[in-house]
Parts: sequence; C-alpha cells; structure tokens
Amino acid sequence: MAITQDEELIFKPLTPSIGAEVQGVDLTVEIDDVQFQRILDAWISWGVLIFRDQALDLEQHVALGRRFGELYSHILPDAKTPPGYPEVIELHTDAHSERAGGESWHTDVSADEEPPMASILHITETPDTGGDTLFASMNAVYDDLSGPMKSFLSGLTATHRASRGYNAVHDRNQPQGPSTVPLGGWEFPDSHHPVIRTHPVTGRHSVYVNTIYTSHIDELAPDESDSILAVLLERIHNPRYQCRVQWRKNTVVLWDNRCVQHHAVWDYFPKLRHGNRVTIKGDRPFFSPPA
Ligand SMILES: O=C(O)CCC(=O)C(=O)O
Ligand SMILES: [Fe+2]
Repeated sequence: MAITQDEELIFKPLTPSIGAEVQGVDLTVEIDDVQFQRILDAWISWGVLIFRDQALDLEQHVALGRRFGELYSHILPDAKTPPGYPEVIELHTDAHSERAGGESWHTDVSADEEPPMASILHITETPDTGGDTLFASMNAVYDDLSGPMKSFLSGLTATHRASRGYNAVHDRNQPQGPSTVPLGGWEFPDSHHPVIRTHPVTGRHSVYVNTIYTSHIDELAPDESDSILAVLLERIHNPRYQCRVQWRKNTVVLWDNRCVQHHAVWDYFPKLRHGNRVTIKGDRPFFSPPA
C-alpha cells in the first residue's frame, strides 16, 4: 500500500463540544504514523470525525478499521455482511424497508460485556436530502449535571439488554417509537455497565445509558429507575450537546462509542440510502471516581 506523505491535515470543528471535519487525508491508502496519531488525537478530543470524498472499497475500509484496533463482528447471527467480509455490516434502506438501523439514541451494541470502542461508517448512496445522523457528547451531558446528581449516579450500574435493541423495529408507520417483534429464538445475556463511565484515554466521565439497550438502573426501585433514566435520556435531546452530520456520497464518519451516542434519522422513505460499517473492539466499561 502507498503511504500518504506531506499532506497538511486540517480539522474544522462542527460545534464547541463535539464533531470535527478532517481535510487533507486520503483514507483509501495507508495513513503514515504521524498523520494517524494526529487523527487519533483529534478523534479523542472531538468524539466524531467526518471525512469527505473517500471512495473506500471494502478492503480499504477494513484496513482503516484495523489501524484503530481489532475488528468486532456483530453478535447478531443475521447481521447483513457482504460476502467475504464478516467484519463489515451493510446498512441499506429503501422503499421496501420496514426499519432503519439506529433510529433512536444509542451507542453501538452496549449490551455486550465489552462494547465496541469505535465505529466507522462509510455511506455510498444517500438521498439528495435527509438521512442525516445526529451525534451527542455524553461527556458534555455529564458535565452539565448538578454536583449532587453526579455523586448520586457515581458507582451505580445499569442493565443493558440486547433483546431490547434487536427485537425493536422502527416501523415507519409508527415514527413515535419502536414496536416490538419477536426475533428468531436468539438469547443474549444482559450486561451491567456503570451509569457513569470513565473514558480510558481521557479520564473524562460520561453518561453511559441509552434508549435502545438500557432497561433499568440496577440498584434503584423500578419507579426510581424510570424517573432517573428519563431525566438522563431527555438531556441528550438538548441540541447544545449535539452535532449533525449531513452525509454525501463517500462521506466516512468515525465515532467514539465510549462517550458519544448517535441517532440516524429516517426521514427519506422511500428513497435509498446505503453504506457499510466497520466496528472496532472495545474494553469493559468502568467507573473511577473523579480525582
Ligand atoms: O445510518 C446511520 O447513519 C447510523 C446507523 C447506526 O446506528 C450505526 O451504523 O451504528
Ligand atoms: Fe449505531
């Protein structure tokens, strides 16, 4: 593979707290170590990086993912993968689709004991308008909680339940929320993760509960858990914590699942949108108290 050299990287922040567009890099060839380190640092700072005009093939997409770490294969036995690429998930929505993936705030596969660290999505076909993805900084959501609330949540754990995610379909006739259909007999164990998660690189804290997978806070009574989760999940809707990516053909977005949530907007039915995602393995979420 050729090595890119002497290219000036430019980072253009989308908002003060989350998202930056990266210019001056060609992801179809192997990135040199200096550029890679700068991209890694920017990704850790901004949580979401956007790269335009990257005509990646599947081989290049997988190679890019491997720069960040070992690749993750989705636990769902019928996840759509292109032939020969078990680590790639295909995203496709068109006039025949009954659901679109990720149409609620979530972080990818948080029901796993070791949820993926990062996802890299490459969109190859997108409608002229619509099909944006929103991202939210869960560090920023945490930072704005009151001191007593931060203390209260510290050390609590929540149950993340795979069946909530994989049984939920977002019926286009029910845009207000998921309806539930049974999924073919698969059972996945629950995972218990800290409600406040410490980022292993930055040491920053983030709120680590999400609409798709989190069923309840383990240590609370059901009504208490419902109320506290409602407060936390409502905060994500505040646009001050968000950035919004408008995809074009061959846009690539890399996000940090440890401190960012995302929500794909399916406002373009019956138009077609297509892309591929590579996901990078992560470690077990942990909480360490603020110093
Ligand atoms: O389609 C999108 O923009 C994102 C869908 C999603 O949630 C994902 O790929 O993890
Ligand atoms: Fe997702």
